[in-house]
Amino acid sequence: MRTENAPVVRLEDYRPTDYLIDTVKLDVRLHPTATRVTAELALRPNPKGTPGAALTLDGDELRLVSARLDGVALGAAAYAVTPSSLVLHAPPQRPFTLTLETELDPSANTKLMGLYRSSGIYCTQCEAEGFRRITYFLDRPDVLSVYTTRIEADREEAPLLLGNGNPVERGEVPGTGRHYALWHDPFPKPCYLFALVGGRLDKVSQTYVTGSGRAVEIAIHVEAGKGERATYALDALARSMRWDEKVFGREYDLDVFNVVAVSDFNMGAMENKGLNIFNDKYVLASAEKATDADYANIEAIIAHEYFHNWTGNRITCRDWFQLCLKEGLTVFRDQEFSSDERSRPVKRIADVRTLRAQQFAEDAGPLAHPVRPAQYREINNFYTATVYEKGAEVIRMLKTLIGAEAFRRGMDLYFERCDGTAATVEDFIACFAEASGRDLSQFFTWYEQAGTPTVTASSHYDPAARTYRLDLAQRTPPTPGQAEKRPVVIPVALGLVGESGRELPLKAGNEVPLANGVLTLDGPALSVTFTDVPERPVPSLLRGFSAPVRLEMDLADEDLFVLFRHDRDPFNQWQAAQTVATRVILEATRAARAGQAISVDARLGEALAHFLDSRAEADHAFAAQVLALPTEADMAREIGGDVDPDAVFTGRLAVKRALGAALADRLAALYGRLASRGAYSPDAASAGRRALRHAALDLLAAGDAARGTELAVAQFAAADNMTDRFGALAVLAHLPGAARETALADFAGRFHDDPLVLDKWFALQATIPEAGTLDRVRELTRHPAFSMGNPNRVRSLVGSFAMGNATQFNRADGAGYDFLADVVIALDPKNPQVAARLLTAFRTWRMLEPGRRAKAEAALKRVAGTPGLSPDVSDISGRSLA
Ligand code: 0A1
Ligand code: ZN
Repeated sequence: MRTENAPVVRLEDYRPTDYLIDTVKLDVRLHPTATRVTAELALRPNPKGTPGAALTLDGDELRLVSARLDGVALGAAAYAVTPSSLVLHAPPQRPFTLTLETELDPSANTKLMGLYRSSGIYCTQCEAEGFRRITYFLDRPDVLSVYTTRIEADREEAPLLLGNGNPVERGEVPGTGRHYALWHDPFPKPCYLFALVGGRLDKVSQTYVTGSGRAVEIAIHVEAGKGERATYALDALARSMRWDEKVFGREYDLDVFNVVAVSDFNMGAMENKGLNIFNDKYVLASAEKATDADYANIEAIIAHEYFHNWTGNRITCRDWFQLCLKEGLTVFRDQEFSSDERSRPVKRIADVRTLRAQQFAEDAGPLAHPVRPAQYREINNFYTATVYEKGAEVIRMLKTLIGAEAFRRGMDLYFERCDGTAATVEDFIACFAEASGRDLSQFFTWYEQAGTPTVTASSHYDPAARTYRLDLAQRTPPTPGQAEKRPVVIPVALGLVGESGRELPLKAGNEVPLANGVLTLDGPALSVTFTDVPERPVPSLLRGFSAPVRLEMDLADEDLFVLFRHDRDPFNQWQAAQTVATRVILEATRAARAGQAISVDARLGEALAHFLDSRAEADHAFAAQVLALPTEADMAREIGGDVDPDAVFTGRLAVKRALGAALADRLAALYGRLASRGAYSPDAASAGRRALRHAALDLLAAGDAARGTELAVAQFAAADNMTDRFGALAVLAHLPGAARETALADFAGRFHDDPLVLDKWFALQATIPEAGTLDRVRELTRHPAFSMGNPNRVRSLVGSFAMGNATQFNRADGAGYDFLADVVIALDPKNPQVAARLLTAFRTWRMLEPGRRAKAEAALKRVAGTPGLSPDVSDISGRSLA
């Protein structure tokens, strides 16, 4: 087993392999504890490698049974086996075949990397470096091979056998009770895209006909008895396929596309060629058991994995430093898909909320790294919000800067030029430079530089000259290993809004280029003077959140109210309301910290009242976003240092209560008006109505606990779908008392046999902002439905506590930190990936006030000092403390 002090891997040290593997023939004989894998590798020296070099294949927790070269058993002197490799000292300098037989134990594989068993189903996870746990291999993404896989298993145990590519043949192994299936994948691929599945599964399927008329059998396989719950995912898959044809001109390329849902999975899902494997949380949905948010996630993740077929699989990454090449681009693609299928402005707001909550938080702390990191110790720790979400923002900016048409030409060029290769971010950007005729060398800084830039803006209106000067400046704070920062290319989409709400003309008077309402800030500062401005404008900057930056501008509250009411950009309407709410909560937090009485500026309530009266009905989902106040974590980031989470909580709650009281009648009326009608449907409009209704109830309950409890209890009892039921329970969770405990018990009773639903119940209890919560969480770790071995359970209970309960995780006595440290230390030997991810809950520890900071540091040091840590946890604890 690998333990701490993994060496640093550096981008600058990349060199091609000395050998290539053209084809791989695998024969996998599945057995619960002793699976035999025979790998026949067709190797040859790489013309780009070092002639005569030894061949070092990666391996991990494998038992080598036999090794043959061109059919002849290898002598003991010809090779060496270490815990992490098989070295062939002097390979032939011509094409040759290496046949390796290994044995492994899928049942003992608690890391859920390589081949493992989940609820009796054999499945694999090879990204990033899991294939080496199946056979010895050049386990890196620039080795592309054509795979043929024979899978054999007991017919009773595993009637279904799936592999990558197309099915070729299946049959019995006479007299053994065993059968086999043969799969062939004609597309060369890196081994991280290898997959197989064996088990007893139900399926839903349909025929999908591609734009060019090819019939593809698309199927989703789930645990027995759960087929009904996979129909939404199947439909989302068909819609994703159609969308990729229409929007990116990309068709599917095999005869079958299989998705398998398993209940033990380290991440969300995996894009293995033709055989996606999913965490069942992102496949299974029914009105009774899944919320609107679950449906939206399923749609997005099904799309994401499908879109990888072109961005990730047909074109893969040269090395793991290029991870954003497939992930940032594919997130961008799934965001666009969801925007087209649902509401674009609401999707944008939701994505920016996630970006700020996850990526801005990461970028502001010790784990900050560039979208394309230059070094790593453990690649599993780089599946981050920066690589994924900021990576998507960079693509979005590229599109904004060069325009939609040049962007599409660039994408077409990329697909054409790089198909079948393992590419780099440079290869990708070159396509857009060529397609647009633009020099994108400075744009590249977005990939290389960590940290969230701050854009400051100030302005001056000259009524006599009718000119308006806007001064912009940028600076990026230092991040670990990067003290000095260069200016980045920031597209600033903007408009000028008159006091009465009209959009004012946008004419840049000086030489500053302004294209389609977008200014480009690419130096440290930029000054632009607009001419013929008929009245004092309110600037609406970063429309649609045109760049992943923090904007600092001292707009008067009254100006923000103008934007909230009138901006034609819905994102900036929402942002204006959030900015005012942030100011009000900041003031309340300051008062709470100083032990003073909290008074809440009434104008926010008045603006929201006007909004509810005039516009809430026009777009329910948007209105729900407007009513949702900035979170405690948002406020902590805003404060930036010396944070007292209790003061933030108290300040925020006071504001929420004041708004709930001020808007009570309107909220109650809205709540009544939006009551569910007819059968549940997960479509965006219906989901929006429910979201607004719950936002109304949530605020109402803050202002009047008794009334809130009464309404929530009634909604909980009457609900015919999970969104309404769980929405009511979530409101009750913040209202201490018997009603809450009764509802929690009722919920557990109703869904006692459904782990995914109980995950919601675990998560909700873990986020109750009360002193008793840590004890409750400890108690729940002993609940029969809880298991440290299942990543979903651990994330629901422990992850939600650490990442979603600011006051209780950050208890002043440090008990929250100690609890997390204990869990991480206990889990690390079993599942280092999940343990390491939990530990990232400390990523903002330096922002805390000194007392908590010291306690967090002590807990982190205790983790770091634990002997025998995995490279995963050792990397996170080390960087967090650096
Ligand atoms: N490529 C997947 C994410 C993923 C990464 C690592 C994994 O290992 C456990 C699993 C999945 C995606 O972007 O969806
Ligand atoms: Zn992905």
